[in-house]
Amino acid sequence: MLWDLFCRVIDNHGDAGVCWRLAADLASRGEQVRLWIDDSSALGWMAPVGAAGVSLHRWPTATQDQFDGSPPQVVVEAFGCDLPPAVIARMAAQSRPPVWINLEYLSAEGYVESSHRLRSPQFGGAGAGLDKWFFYPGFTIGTGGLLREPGLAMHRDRFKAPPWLARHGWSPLAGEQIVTLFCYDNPQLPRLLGTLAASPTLLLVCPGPAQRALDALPLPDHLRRINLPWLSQQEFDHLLWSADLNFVRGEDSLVRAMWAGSPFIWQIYPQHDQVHAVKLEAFADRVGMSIGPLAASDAWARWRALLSAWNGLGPWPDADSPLPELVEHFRAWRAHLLAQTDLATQLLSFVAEKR
Ligand code: TRH
Repeated sequence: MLWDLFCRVIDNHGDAGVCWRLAADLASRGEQVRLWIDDSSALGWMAPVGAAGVSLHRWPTATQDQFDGSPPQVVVEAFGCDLPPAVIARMAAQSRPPVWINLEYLSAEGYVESSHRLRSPQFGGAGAGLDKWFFYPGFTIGTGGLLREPGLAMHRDRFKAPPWLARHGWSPLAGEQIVTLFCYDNPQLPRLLGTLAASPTLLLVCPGPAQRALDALPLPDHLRRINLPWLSQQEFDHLLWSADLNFVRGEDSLVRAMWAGSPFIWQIYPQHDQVHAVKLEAFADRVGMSIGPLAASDAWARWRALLSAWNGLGPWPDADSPLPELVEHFRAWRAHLLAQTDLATQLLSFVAEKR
């Protein structure tokens, strides 16, 4: 099928990151995808070699000549990005209109299951008479699942971290643990450095706020830092697979840290009205519910305390990093998620059903 996937970059890199991953995933399964994006600059480093079956297009303007070519069978509006009226009018004019899907943000909150697959009939405007469908990614079988391209688990299992790290010049010294850091501005950073320095640590720091903040902070003993360049999405995966602990943020790097199967701490995208606190709690509860008796361990309680503290939602814990005891917990969480159907597979069945 031909898919038109629309993406507006609001801020940061998650909008483009999620859309690119979805486009490439669908294309790897034989679909044709046109990705319409208002700012494709980040794709230069995320996806430098592109992907067979995915073509990139500038966001269509109101009077659109650009929006010619074959009519799509599926239109995905990522994160409620508001399609231009010309695009909607064209959908309405198709003798068999495309399946129109609004792909939502990822959340573990309860409303996701009840809102997933809901129909939104369009009563007015250029799309009057069309249906738009809500599609929610998520962590339970009642949701649209998570992006997980075919072969991911196999690639992850076969990956050998030491040669990959050596090739980049990022090998740890004997006895060092590897911690990656991808975060927003975070006033807790000095405290984190103190916690990490309890054991010898190589901190691999992603571009952005983390590097800027660390430039101005003294590094405690036992901590070594290397600033990384922007990596392609594939190399970013390799980075996460190479580490003992990953600090991730937003949406897409969180999912990739979960597939890495190593302990991680998530910095949630902060919102002014504090709704992110509820969202973070729902996520931590969901993981806890899925890992059975492991959630009753002291290490798990310390992980939750560190997660809250890193997000500025709780006091900084005095205890040591719970890292060494958490590997089993995150393997169990990944196993739980691997048993669910991935997002692209679910989208394909949904479209087949609606067509
Ligand atoms: O950049 P983000 O903070 O994006 C956020 C979230 O999506 C958030 O939910 C949304 O509301 C906001 O944007 C607008 O974090 P995220 O989602 O992890 O996206 C980063 C992308 O960048 C992801 O696809 C991974 C990719 N990446 C690389 O490919 N190479 C790199 O070196 C790094 C650090 C990231």
